[in-house]
Amino acid sequence: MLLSAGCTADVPMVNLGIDDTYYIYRMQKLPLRPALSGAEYRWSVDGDSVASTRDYIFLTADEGSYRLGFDIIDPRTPYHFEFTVNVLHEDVEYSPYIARVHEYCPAPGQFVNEMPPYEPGDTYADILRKAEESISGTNDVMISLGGFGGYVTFAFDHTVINTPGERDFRIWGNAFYELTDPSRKGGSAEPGVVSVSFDANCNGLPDDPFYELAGSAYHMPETRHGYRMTYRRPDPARDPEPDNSGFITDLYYIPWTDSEGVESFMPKNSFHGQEYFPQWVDAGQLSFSGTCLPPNAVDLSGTGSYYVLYAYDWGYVDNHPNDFPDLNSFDISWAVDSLGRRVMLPGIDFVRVHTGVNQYCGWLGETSTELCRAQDLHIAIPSSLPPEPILSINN
Ligand SMILES: [Ca+2]
Ligand SMILES: [Ca+2]
Ligand SMILES: [Ca+2]
Repeated sequence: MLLSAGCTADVPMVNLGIDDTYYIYRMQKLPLRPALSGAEYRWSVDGDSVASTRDYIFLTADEGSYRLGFDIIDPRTPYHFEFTVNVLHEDVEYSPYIARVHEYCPAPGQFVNEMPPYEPGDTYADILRKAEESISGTNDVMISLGGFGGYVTFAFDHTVINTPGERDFRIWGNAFYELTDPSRKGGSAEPGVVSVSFDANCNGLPDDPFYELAGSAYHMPETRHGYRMTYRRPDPARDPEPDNSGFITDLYYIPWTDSEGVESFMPKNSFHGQEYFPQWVDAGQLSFSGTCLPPNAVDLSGTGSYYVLYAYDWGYVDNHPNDFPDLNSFDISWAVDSLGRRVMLPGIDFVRVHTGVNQYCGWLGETSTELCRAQDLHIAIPSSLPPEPILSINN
């Protein structure tokens, strides 16, 4: 039996370039690239039209035998071909959890260089490995994305299928509710915006377009799409300037500018004395862009002593406590392009989360998204594993 290794398999190029029979695993892509061309194309699966492009990627969650058809619709050289794809259960059971971290690029922040910990001499490859060790499988160690724009990109060991009408994956953060006003869901909500990508060029790398999952705040008038921030590395020779509260040790620590012409600073606070600028980065500045949600923090005390960060309704990471699975789960069908138009993806290979607010809350510091686990909701959890992580609550 010849098993195609899914995406990376060389498609034999004989005549049409498509075989009579394929064997693939479920949740793996089968790229079909016909060698012949014509005016129009039509692909079908078990008689139903599925695509009208020349190339087509077959992908399904369900094992079984599928009859595929390919037509070249052309007045001079019409062509019809039928072939079979047998979809098998994987040899080694898929993990429902994160398998790879492809990118870890936090913005500066009070937990950066600590979650995960930077050690002198660490390169980007080292910190990437630490981020992967933190959040893959059920390791459940929280990583921080720093201030606005900081991001992580991760993958599973298979393609997450976009099941119609269902949420497809879940992400765990460390949000919690405060208890003074049960009627409003707030506390520590540090919403992270999720984007997803289908590995359409089948190279295993996150170099294809990413599409934002439009959460409940996507269309709010105050939400800024395509917002950009640039943070500058602090000058190590400068004298820190504390404020009067005793909590801020350097008001003008990390200079930043944004795409709206604002120039300001990320202060340093007394609770986090390490460097906030990613120490494995050589560049003098770091830029991030993406959707920026409206500020969600309210200083209930009026004196800076009690901030409540209110949760958006749905569609963000680290926004509601982990006890609410639905509010931490995501539907690939929420994907939109850069103009806000719906994009229907058959599945996704990469998930990116970025800190979605540019906000500073006095002694609480800047708002930063944290996460520690993700799960494909369409893969059974091995019975040997605990269903929920055991987490300590900190920012
Ligand atoms: Ca779905
Ligand atoms: Ca790719
Ligand atoms: Ca958090």
